[in-house]
Amino acid sequence: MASTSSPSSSSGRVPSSILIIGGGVFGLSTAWALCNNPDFKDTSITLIDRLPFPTTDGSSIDASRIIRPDYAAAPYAKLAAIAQEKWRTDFAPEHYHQTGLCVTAAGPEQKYVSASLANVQALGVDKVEVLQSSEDIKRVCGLEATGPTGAGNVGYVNWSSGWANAEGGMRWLRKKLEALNRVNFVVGKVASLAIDHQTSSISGATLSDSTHITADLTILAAGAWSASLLDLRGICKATGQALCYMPISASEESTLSTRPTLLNLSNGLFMIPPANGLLKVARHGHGYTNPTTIRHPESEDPNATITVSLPYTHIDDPNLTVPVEAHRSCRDFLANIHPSLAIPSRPFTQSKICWYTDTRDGDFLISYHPKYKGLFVATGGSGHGYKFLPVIGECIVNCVMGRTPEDFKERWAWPQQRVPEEQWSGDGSRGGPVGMVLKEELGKGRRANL
Ligand SMILES: Cc1cc2nc3c(=O)[nH]c(=O)nc-3n(C[C@H](O)[C@H](O)[C@H](O)COP(=O)(O)OP(=O)(O)OC[C@H]3O[C@@H](n4cnc5c(N)ncnc54)[C@H](O)[C@@H]3O)c2cc1C
Ligand SMILES: *[C@@H]1O[C@H](CO)[C@@H](O)[C@H](O)[C@H]1NC(C)=O
Ligand SMILES: *[C@@H]1O[C@H](CO)[C@@H](O)[C@H](O)[C@H]1NC(C)=O
Ligand SMILES: *[C@@H]1O[C@H](CO)[C@@H](O)[C@H](O)[C@H]1NC(C)=O
Ligand SMILES: *[C@H]1O[C@H](CO)[C@@H](O)[C@H](O)[C@H]1NC(C)=O
Repeated sequence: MASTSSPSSSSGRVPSSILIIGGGVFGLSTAWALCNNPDFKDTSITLIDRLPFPTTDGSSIDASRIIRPDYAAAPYAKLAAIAQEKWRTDFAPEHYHQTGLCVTAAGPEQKYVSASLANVQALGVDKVEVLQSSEDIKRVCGLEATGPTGAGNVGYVNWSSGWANAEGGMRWLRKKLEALNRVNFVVGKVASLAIDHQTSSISGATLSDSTHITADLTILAAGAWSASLLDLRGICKATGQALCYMPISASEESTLSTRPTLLNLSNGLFMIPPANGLLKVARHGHGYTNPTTIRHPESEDPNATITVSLPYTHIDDPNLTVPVEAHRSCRDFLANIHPSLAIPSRPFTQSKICWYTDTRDGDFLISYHPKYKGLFVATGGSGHGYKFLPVIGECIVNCVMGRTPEDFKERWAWPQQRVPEEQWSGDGSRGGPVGMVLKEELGKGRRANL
């Protein structure tokens, strides 16, 4: 793979100051792991985020995230199993709900289902139930639908998977970190990395108010916004995913809250069991891009620009709702599985577009930058990073120290070449429409009320 030689670790020197850009899953758990690692006891640690915690439009803050070890790729399956054991025991267990995950598919996506199932079984088959018909799926998920939900469906339910209150888990970790009184938390927007083009090195960052933060090592963990600070064309791109929420009654909640999450890999739609009076339906899909022309983040020429997909959220437009197309998909999915919840008098009352940081194959990007000394990148969550909150920081710190876990050496390395985004193979788990541009879809109409 491309140079994984680590400017700091190769000299065996521990940085005296570290700046982490971004306080989501990747940044926050890195800060936590640094604080818990005696090698860094004399290192000053600063974590900056553009918004006060919790960042409401960050990918790590939401009602729920699925926690599952069912991966088609064995290394992630193993790491997820370790993370999940922590969720069950000592990592914010009050925010973890083990109600199972039911994965279904109706078309070519069945391949991913079978591959995941093989891995899940290889880990120990205890609580996995194979589902061979839509009747099986209805029974297991407690679907209200009486008619066919799509003939020939296959799937499985793993009763030892679950979901976590994503904001709850983040708050839990943030509180622990604040209690250590080690990390200097800064609220401010990084405008650019402090690049010295002569020496190809990064000495920290410049904020939008022109102040500088100097650091020996800068860790870029800005999620889907990372591409605004570094040229990540052909490496990472932001894709917007649609989420819709509906208030439900206490009795509906008590019926549904014990059921597994239902994820249909054929269209990417999923429903996480309701909590706190809110039901969530969303799509794990190819998503929307939001091509944006910005100043080239690495060019010495102040007039040079690049066009990259960047997040567009309710912070940019408080009136933002999901496009009509996504609203309809979420509605149809709900009508298909729980018709009584999808009647006109039961609208979605909130919606949101949440941004994945996709890589071409779904692998994270956790690596020193091949060109700039003093820069480490920890991003590329690709829509599956949340579950690793208890463990990813330790992995990142190991990579910083030049001890990338063997299984992930190739997967997390800086890619040898940039691959045009239309040629990305993806991780094989996405359903739904391909190639949508957010502003075009919004142009086709917004929901005045959801
Ligand atoms: C809709 C949706 C559903 C998902 N479902 C699941 C799931 O079921 N299971 C699962 O495991 N994972 C899931 N994921 C993926 C998971 O949530 C992400 O991989 C993870 O949260 C990414 O964390 P992050 O730290 O990279 O990004 P973020 O949480 O977005 O953090 C990046 C931070 O950087 C800050 N930042 C950006 N630019 C700047 C700047 N210029 N200056 C200062 N700060 C800046 C932002 O404010 C933000 O807080 C889902 C993601 C989405 C969007
Ligand atoms: C999953 O999606 C496919 C394709 O849209 C559909 O045929 C099938 O009925 C869906 N299954 C469930 C359980 O929703
Ligand atoms: C950038 O553009 C401005 C306005 O077009 C021009 O005046 C300036 O000379 C340009 N700078 C460089 C470095 O090309
Ligand atoms: C949001 O909607 C309100 C009320 O309709 C309107 O006054 C406002 O201009 C809108 N804001 C944006 C950013 O579009
Ligand atoms: C289901 O899969 C794996 C394999 O059984 C197992 O370790 C786990 O406890 C079960 N639940 C899951 C997958 O989390």
